[in-house]
Amino acid sequence: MQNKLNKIAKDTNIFLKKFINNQKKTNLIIPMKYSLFSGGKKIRSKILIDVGSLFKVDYKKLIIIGAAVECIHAYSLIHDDLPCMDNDKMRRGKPSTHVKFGESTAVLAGNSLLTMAFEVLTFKGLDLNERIKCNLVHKISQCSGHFGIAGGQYLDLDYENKEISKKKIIEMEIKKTGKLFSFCCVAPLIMKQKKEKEIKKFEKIGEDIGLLFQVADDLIDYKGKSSVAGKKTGKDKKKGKATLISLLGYENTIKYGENLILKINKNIKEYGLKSKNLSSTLNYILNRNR
Ligand code: GRG
Repeated sequence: MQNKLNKIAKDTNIFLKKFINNQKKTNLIIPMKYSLFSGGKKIRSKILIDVGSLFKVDYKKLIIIGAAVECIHAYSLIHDDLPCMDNDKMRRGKPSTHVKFGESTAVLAGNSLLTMAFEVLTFKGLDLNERIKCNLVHKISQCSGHFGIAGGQYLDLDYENKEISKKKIIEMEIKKTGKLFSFCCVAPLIMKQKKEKEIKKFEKIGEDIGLLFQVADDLIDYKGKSSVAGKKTGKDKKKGKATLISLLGYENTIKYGENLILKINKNIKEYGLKSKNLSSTLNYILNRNR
């Protein structure tokens, strides 16, 4: 798994470096590069490639779509770490972007990474027809805004130190984390112009994968070591975050994750042997760094 992730990370970074080097230099390039190239597992791109392999989608095109996803992901991490959000000083084992460059620069670098995702999806070198590109931009916008990441982050902050139901916690985690995974699961189907029914099915699968990822992230925060996680752990409890662990306990949350894997595997079973890569990524997600 690690070799595959390393290859995806290398290919994504090569693309993004070339893309940025072809643009005019500005003062924001350095903080943008800092947050794009300071590590990161590239797990969202792995999901894109796993789902893409079910539908024979070209690897190079998927790397470009994954690069756009990484821009939005890096933006969300910069803003997530800000003092007005989760106020985290360390990310990927390094000082957070606002600690290194100051708050206003971090906000603007984040904003520029969001718009860079749209530049990547619409750039001429991505050989897809205009309609497909427009559908990809539409979907990634929905997944990032108030229906998705931003809306989920709002709920995450709003739910601090409150008693929140399981249903609401799941809804918040799906928005905050699941929607970007959902984009990764539907992008290959959009590229292959699949029918709406199959796209909807993969939208749900993506939400479940994102929820699994968030559950695993919460488990790492609860018991993982800071040195391995690359960020401070044990924060959720201190901040009074509403997580499934706070409601179900540690062991039951692991069981919840295992049941999610069973559910996702059942939903991709019809794709036969081709779904093996995606299945092993699910196991990696739940079991990493604990
Ligand atoms: C609208 C994009 C956008 C952002 C503004 C700040 C914010 C609203 C949303 C925060 C969303 C967020 C950070 C959710 C947590 C997702 C999560 C578990 C991130 C960690 O992802 P990894 O482990 O990170 O894949 P690496 O470092 O491997 O890339």
